[in-house]
Amino acid sequence: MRATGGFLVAAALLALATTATADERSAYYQRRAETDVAAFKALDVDNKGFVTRDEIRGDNDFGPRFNDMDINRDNVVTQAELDRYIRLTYGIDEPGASKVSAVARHPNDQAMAGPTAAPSGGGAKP
Ligand SMILES: [Ca+2]
Repeated sequence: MRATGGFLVAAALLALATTATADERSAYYQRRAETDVAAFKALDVDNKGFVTRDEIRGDNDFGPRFNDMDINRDNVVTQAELDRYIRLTYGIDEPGASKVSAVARHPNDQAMAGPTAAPSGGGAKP
């Protein structure tokens, strides 16, 4: 009887802990997504709606993940690429949707919606 009660208490605590962990992870991902969106805006110093490799130089948070975001390897991270990264990394479709939707889309974002296999020629690669 006592052991059963202990088991039930342990199971209840485990359920609570699991729920709390899921909530904490969800909140953490939301914060990370918002931080990435804020960093994107801050790093886009010329306010063109995209971040270049030159702009992330010296940034120790966004910088190391630039290659993960720049999926078409044109040395530019567009809003669409950031959105994709956030969706795949944090499972968040629209981080701070109202803020993000106000951002003007880069012309390359439309190009990305088209054929993705189009070769860029690789002329910009160092
Ligand atoms: Ca790109």
